[in-house]
Amino acid sequence: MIYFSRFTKIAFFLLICLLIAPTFGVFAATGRAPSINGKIAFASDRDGNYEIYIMNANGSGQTRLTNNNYKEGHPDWSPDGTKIVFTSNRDGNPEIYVMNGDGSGQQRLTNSPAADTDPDWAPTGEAVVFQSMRNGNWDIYRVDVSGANLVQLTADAADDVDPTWSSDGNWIAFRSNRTGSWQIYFMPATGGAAVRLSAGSGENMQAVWSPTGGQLAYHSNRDGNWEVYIGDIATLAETRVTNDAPKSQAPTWSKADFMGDGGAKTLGWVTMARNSWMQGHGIAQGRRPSASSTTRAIAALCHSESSRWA
Ligand SMILES: [Ca+2]
Ligand SMILES: [Ca+2]
Ligand SMILES: [Ca+2]
Repeated sequence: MIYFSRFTKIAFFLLICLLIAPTFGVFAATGRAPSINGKIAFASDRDGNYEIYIMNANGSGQTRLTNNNYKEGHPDWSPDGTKIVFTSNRDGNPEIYVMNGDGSGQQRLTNSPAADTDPDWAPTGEAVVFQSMRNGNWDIYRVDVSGANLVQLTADAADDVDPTWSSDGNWIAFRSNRTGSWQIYFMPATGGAAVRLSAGSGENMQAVWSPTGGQLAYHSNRDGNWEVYIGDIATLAETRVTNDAPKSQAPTWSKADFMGDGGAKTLGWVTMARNSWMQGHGIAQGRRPSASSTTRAIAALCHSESSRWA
């Protein structure tokens, strides 16, 4: 009962926020796995325009970290839980910034008249990866947290977006429409040839790395409606995890073994059915608890906010 009331609660909170966020037009809608300081960073326009906030996992202690008339979004905690990288257009167009976890020490990392957005922290903490329009289409870049050593990692004429650094630091996954539909790719973290992981002609979205870094989970509509898939970067084999009439989306891995079935194999996702949310997890067993009063309360709590774990 303890594991269900506590960690599951946290995992469900993130899952629900992930999928609800786009519905409410939230500026940033990506998720991170657990947690060194237990806090969630999120963007909200509750005070008139988008700002970065943090809160405890139960929704208490909500604190605004930015306060200006511009648009802040896409917060991501540093691996050690002390800093937050985020996007702001305070200097005239979207740039990447970093600040301390209490909002102090805000510094700009990028300086380009084009949009720079969607930062994702390296697991080693020394750099971030992000997407930029500076060459006329979206490409993936990395930059040190000091602002030095900017490197362009993709140069395809199509759009390359949603970069995410693997848990082991070796790879960067992203989504590209270079074949005419959105597909999941990965490449060495230092750049180089990208390998396409997702097959078929459907759309593939929102890739998240497994805790060990060897697999990616994402959702795809290739089979007629949105289902969750796992792709293995060594074999390029894909496994469909869900098979439902409703949409199954927004997968996220847990690092802790909260279902008692071997942490790294535990994956959560959200299935939308009628007007309620159901959550699934535990790939190994395929278990799927129905929505509980706890998860409904959490859904009400997270409301229109997107979030990222510390
Ligand atoms: Ca603002
Ligand atoms: Ca810029
Ligand atoms: Ca490109």
